[in-house]
Amino acid sequence: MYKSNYLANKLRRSSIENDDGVFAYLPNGNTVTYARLFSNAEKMAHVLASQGVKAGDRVAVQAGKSLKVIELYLGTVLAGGVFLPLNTEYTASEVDYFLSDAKPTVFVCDPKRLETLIPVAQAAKVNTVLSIASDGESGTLLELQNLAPTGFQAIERRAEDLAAILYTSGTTGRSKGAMLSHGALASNAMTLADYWEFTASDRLIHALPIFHTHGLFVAINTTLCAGSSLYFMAKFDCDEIIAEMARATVLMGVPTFYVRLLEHADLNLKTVANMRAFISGSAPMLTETHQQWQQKTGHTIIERYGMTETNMNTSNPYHGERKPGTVGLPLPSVEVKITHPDTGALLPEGEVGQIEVRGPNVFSGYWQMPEKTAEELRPDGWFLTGDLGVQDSDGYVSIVGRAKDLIISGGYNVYPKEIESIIDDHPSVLESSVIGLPHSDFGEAVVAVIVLQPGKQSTEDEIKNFTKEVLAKYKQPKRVFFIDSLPRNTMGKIQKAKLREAYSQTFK
Ligand code: MCA
Ligand code: AMP
Repeated sequence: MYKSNYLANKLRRSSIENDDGVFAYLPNGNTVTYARLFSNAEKMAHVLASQGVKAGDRVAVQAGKSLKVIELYLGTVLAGGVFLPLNTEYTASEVDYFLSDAKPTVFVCDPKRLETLIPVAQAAKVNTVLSIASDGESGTLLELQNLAPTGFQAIERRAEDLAAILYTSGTTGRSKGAMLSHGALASNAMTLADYWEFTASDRLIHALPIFHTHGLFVAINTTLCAGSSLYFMAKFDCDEIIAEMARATVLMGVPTFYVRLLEHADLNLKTVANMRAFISGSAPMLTETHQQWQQKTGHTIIERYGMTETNMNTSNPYHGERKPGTVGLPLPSVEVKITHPDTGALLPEGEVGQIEVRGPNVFSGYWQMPEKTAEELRPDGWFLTGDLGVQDSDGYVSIVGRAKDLIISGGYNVYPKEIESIIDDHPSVLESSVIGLPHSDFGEAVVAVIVLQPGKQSTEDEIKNFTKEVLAKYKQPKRVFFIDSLPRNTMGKIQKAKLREAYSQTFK
């Protein structure tokens, strides 16, 4: 089945013999079988092909979470296209950048945003704009899908051909499109399905967004690879997850999920009796959260580590010791080494350095950014993660910091430079520094520290409103502070550590 299409073939292999098996359980009690999922994906592929999508063409989507978006993802792969999901929070100016940079053949958005986004798409020379409503029930793409035939002949794609581009912000402030090949996605999904022992009997609680690596590739590709099922939630909700645990077997989430679930009165040994694994990643989990989870549920959370550019690199084992505070061992076929951040020299065991990774999971480079690619991806395949870590004598990796200036808020990455450049455009602002401060719910929260132009005035609300128009909500500062001057070292570099220290009690 789909033999000529590398990724589609791997994603369909397990379910083809079990076509009536359930892919998704929906909160309204309905189910969607594998046969239905893939016949709908084939219809999507027909629509895309009829709209001119050819091998290597991008299909961008900014639409609410629904199974229709998964059908669109699979349809894009079948049609030989390159899937480009966008955070539903992105503002029109953020979307403008992605469309202008990636030049998709088709852009799909929510019908409610057509009026705003059609001009944006037109300016970026995207000819076809279609829609899917967030309930997955209406929209112009779905009207076309209903009329399309099934039985699409999958377009030939090899392991090295692109299947997706996911944008990840950069330290310079400009987002970079990580190009992910059929081979990279397929290899990671198969590795994870195997490592975490997914089978057709599993039911994964899916409460993550599906525009990022975690919710789309780690959760969905792994499920597809194993022919398992999903309980497909529109969004994260503690009550719903607790109730579903009676029927489900696995939960995947960011640390905020676990922090919030721990506050739920009904989380106990009985509620989790049917569950076999709790997996966490995207952001560091506090040892305290690990311990509380163990006490309340008897389960040790499996913490793993990945990136948009690499999918998953390491994981605590399914069998064997899971060490809280570590992100576990390199996954099968993934190599990890710790090197000196300045020289790239290999460091002895136990020393902190930059984590480098190599393997079939690693991306193919940044979309149309050969220089950026060369800076981070060595010719021999090693990728410089920008994370600082250490490996113990058993090979377990711990992430101890970041060489890159990055804030992770509730599992979403925020690069301070992007926020600083926007705040600096405010007429009253001389300069700004954006930092991440400890936050009990989101792990870290975005905070701006601002120096005003001489004689100018502003307020916290004014700055917040100014960022609202251009930045997705999770990037907007939760607090704004004004200061006479920013602390600098002798080289003139802003000492963010000093700022973090000065404001460390903000959310306590
Ligand atoms: C919501 N808000 C946030 C965040 N989420 N602010 C900062 N950071 C966030 N992550 C805002 C809301 O807009 C709202 O603002 C206020 O905070 C409270 O929102 P709340 O209703 O509590 O939030 P929620 O809707 O329940 O969302 C929280 C969430 C969500 C469920 C944790 O952020 C989430 O799904 N995060 C997962 C992100 C993810 O999938 N990351 C994986 C990236 P106001 O009150 O002003 O309206 S992939 C990755 O990192 C790699 C590859 C990896 O290793 O996985
Ligand atoms: P992104 O590129 O948005 O997918 O984010 C990747 C970054 O998230 C990594 O470079 C790490 O800094 C961070 N990350 C992912 N998983 C973990 C984890 N388990 N612990 C600490 N940081 C993590």
